[in-house]
Amino acid sequence: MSFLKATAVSRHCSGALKGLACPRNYATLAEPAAPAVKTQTVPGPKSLELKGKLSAIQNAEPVQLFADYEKSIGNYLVDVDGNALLDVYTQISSMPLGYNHPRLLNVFQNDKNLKTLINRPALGVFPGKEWPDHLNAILNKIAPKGLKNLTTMMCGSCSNENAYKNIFIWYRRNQRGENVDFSEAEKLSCMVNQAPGSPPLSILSFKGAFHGRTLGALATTHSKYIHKIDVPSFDWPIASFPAYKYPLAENERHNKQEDERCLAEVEDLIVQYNKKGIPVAGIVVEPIQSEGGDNEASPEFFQGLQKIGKRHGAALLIDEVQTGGGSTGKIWCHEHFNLDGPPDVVTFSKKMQLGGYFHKEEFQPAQGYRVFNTWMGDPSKLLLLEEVIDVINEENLLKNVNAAGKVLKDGLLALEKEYPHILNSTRGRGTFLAVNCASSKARDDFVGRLKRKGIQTGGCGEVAIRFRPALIFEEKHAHIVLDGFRSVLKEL
Ligand code: PSZ
Repeated sequence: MSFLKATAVSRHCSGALKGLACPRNYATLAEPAAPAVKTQTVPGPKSLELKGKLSAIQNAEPVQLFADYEKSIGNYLVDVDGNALLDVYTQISSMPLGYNHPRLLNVFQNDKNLKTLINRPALGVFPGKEWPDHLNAILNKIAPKGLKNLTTMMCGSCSNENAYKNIFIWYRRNQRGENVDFSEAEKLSCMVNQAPGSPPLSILSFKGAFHGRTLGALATTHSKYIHKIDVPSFDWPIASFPAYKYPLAENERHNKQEDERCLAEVEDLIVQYNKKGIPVAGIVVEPIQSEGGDNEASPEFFQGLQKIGKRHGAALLIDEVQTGGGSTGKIWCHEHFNLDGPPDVVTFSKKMQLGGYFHKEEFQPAQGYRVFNTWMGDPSKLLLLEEVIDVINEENLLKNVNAAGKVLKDGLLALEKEYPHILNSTRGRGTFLAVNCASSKARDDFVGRLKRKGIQTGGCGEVAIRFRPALIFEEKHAHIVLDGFRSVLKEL
């Protein structure tokens, strides 16, 4: 596989021909023209053998196949059996530029960046000399408008987990008063998990939400029991999330009532929990509930939520771990919502290469060492992120996402009209799309059939098939996906 050739094209495009009609996604030049499934079943025999080997060491039940990451390229995931799958799931929505993008391969070809990769610092105490400049570059390029502070972390769960801590610290400082020191009683009681040092505060979340699996984040996750069972949790309020009917244009009244019903529930719960001595310090919400089934809500719903938060002194945390990074057609999905000022905190991970959150200045603790761990992120991942952002801009990938997403969405809408007993409720933004099947069983069967045709999708919620391609997924790939759908629909 010649990356040299691909890289040469990339320089050409992002240099002299920038913005002109040249192959937008040079990484796709080396891609197979179409998916190719060589084995009778996916996973094939080599994947199954490796699964046996892994199972002797750990529970490998969720493993779908073993990939060959040397051979995977662009939008195609190549497995150990030589199957080339068009990947519209991309490692649970976490590959911004597909596999082996030449610009990312290039990042560690120079000595300076290689040294950043191997000398991984404890960022909270010994950051490298470039660190403030790197953070500033990220803030300048992609911070949600109005948020000037940035904390890096490792993953989505620990981003939410630590963001919740920032919110509790902010809430208590507001109660205690600026510059008031901790009392002796607080210092002693927190050591044994008792009030007043460990106060009974809460984060309001939504039914169907997913915010991660660490203990605090898990208390706000409600998409599947298997994530939660046997693990102690908090008594924190959980509100209904709007359940829309589709098509949206034909169900405006119902959907508006859904918004109102859910917002009223949020406010009731906040009042109730404040009264019962577990005040709501923050609200956490996904712009599109992803694991829970790609449940979307209107800009008006999010505007209403922000108002309620402000009214009750609860911070608004928008969890962009899955929606962030461009696949909704904007870098941050909440940019679609026309909010009255920025949310208080925005968490990210996945496509951003490392976890973290942007936040308002007032959410920064006055004392050091309160939100902290050994690594607090990884400078080498930030190098990748900077490169990803440059490629998104140079290659106009958000425009690509909107164009490819439109082809895919229109195609799905046409298919659901033709096969309403099999598919319904096509929804989403950009390429961040989903369609429902008639039942869980029918969905799982559909996803399996697509895979045997070389198309890797994923399920979410009870009945949805979700699309999470990389930002280099083009219109031609959308047509391949739609052809796969049509072919499965003919089989059924
Ligand atoms: O099964 C799992 O643990 C999965 S499957 C998909 C995810 C996790 N998504 C992660 C995620 C997310 O989608 C949102 C909206 N918020 C937080 C998280 C947690 O991120 P990680 O997995 O990096 O801890």
